[in-house]
Amino acid sequence: MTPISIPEPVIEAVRNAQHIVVLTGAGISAESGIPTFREAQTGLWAQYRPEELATPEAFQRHPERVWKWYEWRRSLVRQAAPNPGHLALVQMERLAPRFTLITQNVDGLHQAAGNRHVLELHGNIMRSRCWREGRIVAPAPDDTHIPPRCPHCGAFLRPDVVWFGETLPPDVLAAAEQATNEADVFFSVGTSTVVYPAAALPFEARSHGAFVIEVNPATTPLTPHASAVLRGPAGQVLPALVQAVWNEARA
Ligand code: BJW
Repeated sequence: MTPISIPEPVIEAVRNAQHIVVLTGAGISAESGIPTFREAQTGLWAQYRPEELATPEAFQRHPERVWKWYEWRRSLVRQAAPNPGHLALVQMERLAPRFTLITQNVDGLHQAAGNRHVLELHGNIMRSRCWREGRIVAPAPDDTHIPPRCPHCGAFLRPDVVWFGETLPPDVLAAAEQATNEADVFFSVGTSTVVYPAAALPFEARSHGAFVIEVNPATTPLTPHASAVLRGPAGQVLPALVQAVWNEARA
C-alpha cells in the first residue's frame, strides 16, 4: 500500500484551525462494508436504483418493497463496525479546539465510533416513525405486518430518514449551516456532493473563507473549488492526516 502523503499547506491549515467542520457521506462507511448510495446494488436489489426507492412516492406506491429494502440495509448496518476513517474523526474531535461533525449518513457509525456530537442531516435508519403523525416509535415486537403498524394509530411505520422532496430537520440544518459559516477548515469526506442542501455546505464554507479539503478517491463537483484534495479512501487518508497534524498514533 502506498503511504498517504499529506501536503504541508493542509497540515498547517488544520494545525492552526480554531474550528474544524467535517461533512461526511456514504464513502466513509464504504470500508465498513456498507455500500455507497450511488454504487450499483447487488442481489435482490440490483434491479432498483436507490433514488427510486428513497422517496415518499415510492413508499406510498410500494410500502412493502421499500420497507424490505430498509430492513436489508439495517441488517448490513447491524453487522458493520466503524473503520479507521471513523476512528480518526473521534481523535479529531478530541484534539481540535472546536469541532463539528455533520453527516448525511443514516448508519449511526460515527456515534458507534465514539463521536459525541453528530448532526444527522438525513436521519437515522435504525429509528422508525409514524407515516401519518410523524412521532418516533418502535414497532411492537410481535407485529408481523410489513411495514409494521404504529402502535398508537395503526398507520404504517416508515424509517426515520429524509427522502427526496422532504425537508431536512430544520434545527439540525440550521446548526450545520451556522458551524459551516464559522469554520476555518472544512472537510468534505466521502460524498458525491450532488444532494442538496448538504452539497451546498462546502461551497458556503469556501465563500466564508474556510480552507476546504476534499477527501475522496473520485472527482466530484466540489473538486475544482476545493482548497486541497486528498485522493484516496477515507480509512487511509484521515488516520494519516491525524498523525501528520497531531503526531497521534494511528487508530
Ligand atoms: C469514498 C470511499 C472511501 C467511495 N473513502 N470516499 C438544489 C438543486 C437541485 C436539486 C435540489 C436542490 N435543492 C433540493 C433539491 C432536490 C433534492 C436534490 O438534491 N436532488 C439532487 C439529487 C438533484 N434534495 C432534496 O429533495 C432534499 N430535500 C430538500 O431540499 O427539501 C426542500 C426541497 C424539496 C424539493 C425541491 C427543492 C427543495 C432531501 C434530500 C434527502 C436525501 N436523502 C438520501 C436518502 C436518505 C435515506 C437513505 O439512506 O435511504 O440521503 S439520498 C442519498 O444521497 C442519501 C445520502 O445521504 C445522500 C448523499 O449521498 P452521498 O453520501 O454523497 O453518497 P454517494 O453514494 O452519492 O457518494 C459516495 C461518495 O463516496 C462518492 O463520491 C465516492 O467516490 C466516495 N467514496 N468509497 C472516501 N473509501
